Amino acid sequence: MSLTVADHLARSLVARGFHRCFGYLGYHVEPLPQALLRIGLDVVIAASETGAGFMAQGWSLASGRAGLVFCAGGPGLAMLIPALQAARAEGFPLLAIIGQTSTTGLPSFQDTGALGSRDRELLDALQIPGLQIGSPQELPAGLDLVCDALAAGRPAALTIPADILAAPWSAIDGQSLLSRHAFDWHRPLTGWAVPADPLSVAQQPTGPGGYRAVVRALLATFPSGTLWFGDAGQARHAMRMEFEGRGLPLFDCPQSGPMGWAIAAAIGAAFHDVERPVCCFTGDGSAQMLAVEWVTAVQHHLPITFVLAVNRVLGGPYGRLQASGAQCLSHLPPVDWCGLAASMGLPARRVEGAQEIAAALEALPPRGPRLLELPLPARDPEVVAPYSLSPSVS
Ligand SMILES: Cc1ncc(C[n+]2csc(CCOP(=O)(O)OP(=O)(O)O)c2C)c(N)n1
Repeated sequence: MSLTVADHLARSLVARGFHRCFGYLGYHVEPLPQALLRIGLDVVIAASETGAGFMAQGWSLASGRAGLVFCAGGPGLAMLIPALQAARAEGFPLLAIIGQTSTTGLPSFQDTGALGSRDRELLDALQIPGLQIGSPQELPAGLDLVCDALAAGRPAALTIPADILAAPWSAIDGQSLLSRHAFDWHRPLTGWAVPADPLSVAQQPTGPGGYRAVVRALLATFPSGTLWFGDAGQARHAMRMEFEGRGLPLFDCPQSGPMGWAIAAAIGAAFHDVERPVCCFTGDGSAQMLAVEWVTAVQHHLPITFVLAVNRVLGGPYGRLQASGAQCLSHLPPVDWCGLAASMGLPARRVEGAQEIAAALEALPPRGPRLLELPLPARDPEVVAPYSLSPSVS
């Protein structure tokens, strides 16, 4: 079989140090994942482009290497935007390769109208550097450009038409694509060790029924070396408070905090080292957004414990809307989370409080994936959002 431009792009990505990629399928990008598989790169198909992008970030955080995600343009890129926005806000090195409508304009399916999807303009508006590839000869320069952005801790994107990806590779250009040496992406395992704060309220004693008691119980139960992920809302805030001064890395998105990020990022991180336990603490609002990715953890037998705080509200809005009488807007519908987990093959257990966590984990399969669900307060007075402690926020 003769090699295609996608094959040479895949080889070049491996030569530049990419090990694993996450993505979602769609006509315009499909030559690429086929080529990535042919060259032996690990390809993970998530449940959505958003999940794939967050997984690539989690993998990047755990491995210290740049993340790689692919998808089709138009609706595919639209679903990837949450990950690109988080990568830009947090400084995650994430390379997105986005398949485009063929240079012939055909088929026009999924190209969103007469003017096309205009994906590059969208990426420019998001301040994601990169190049719209118009011919195979532009690929080496495009790769140099995006790799420089990644090395500076920024996300970057290449948009490539489907017919260019699928075109035969001309031998004349074969070397130029591979020529640049691999980047040394590797940085030590990071995460954000939460510094000790002399004004902190975190050291005050806590009651048994809140989010912080849950975090304490988890810290007491999981071995050292566990990778910790905290999702938007009180779960993340409680983790920040309890991790303060412990020197343990906590993976979260302190700038942008997209709901559901931790679920998919924990999955991505688990791919890096399948022997290392991963624990992800999430609220039920965040789970409504991305719990569907639990199925990816099941599919790949990943060692993740998902801990789900069910308070049946969006905690922040619930607190803020109280005075206006619009609190009902923040209410969440009842969900049989253990039933949902069971439908995906995810072993699950519901406990009533932090004191039952250790025993419940004993009763679940030891390695994961597994789910622990527990009820928590709508607004926990012991949990203070980090930005609420900042003097610049009134
Ligand atoms: C995608 C997205 N939409 C909205 C927000 C704003 N937001 C931050 S936390 C939050 C509520 C999260 O609810 P839940 O996961 O149930 O946790 P809880 O606040 O109840 O602890 C909202 C709406 C966000 N961070 N991300």
